[in-house]
Amino acid sequence: MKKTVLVTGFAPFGGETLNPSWQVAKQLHGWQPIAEVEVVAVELACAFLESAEQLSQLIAKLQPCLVLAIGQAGGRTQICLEHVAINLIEARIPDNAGQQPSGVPVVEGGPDAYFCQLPLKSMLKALHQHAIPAAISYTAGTYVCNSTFYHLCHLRKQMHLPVGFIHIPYAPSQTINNGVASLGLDLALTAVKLCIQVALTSNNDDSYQTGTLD
Ligand code: PCA
Repeated sequence: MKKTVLVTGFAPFGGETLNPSWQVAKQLHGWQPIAEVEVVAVELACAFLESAEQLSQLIAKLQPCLVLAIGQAGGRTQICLEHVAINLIEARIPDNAGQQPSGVPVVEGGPDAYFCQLPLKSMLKALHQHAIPAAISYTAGTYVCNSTFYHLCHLRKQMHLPVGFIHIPYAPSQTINNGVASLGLDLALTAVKLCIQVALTSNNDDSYQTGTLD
């Protein structure tokens, strides 16, 4: 029986008309990263409660073998493989449902943080070998993406499900006149494809130099 990889992107938010995460994710729908495995791509609401509800329903229905969520990180200059999800929401702007929680946990009583258990260093190495600007990131922020990632990690604990989160920069069309960094959607798509293939096929994480000094 075919296995499913669930890939999610988000709806546009904060006045944008597109979200590069969904522009990338939707192109993966139906793609077979390896034999007997097929991607199902779904757009999540950019809203704290709705996205969490969507995710748990999707996971219960699809029983995926891997979940990879993608989000937009405006202003970042490279693909960011998120290492940490924290149990804190600090919303600088309201979500698409008008909610703006502040100083509250993602999951009441949950651990302060979860670490990603995907082979992030192997994924990063693959991206660099393909000349794609990328890094491991040690903060996914405090908004809907971090919250989604935290929910996913919390489900992972209950269901032994491999999960990950990738932040991607703005698409070029979002930055034509403001000088902010962007990354072409084709390159972002290639990056996500490589990450899925590595996550599905590598058992151990590579040793590869990463980390930040600031
Ligand atoms: N980026 C936001 C939420 C949705 C998205 O694509 C974030 O980084 O939290």
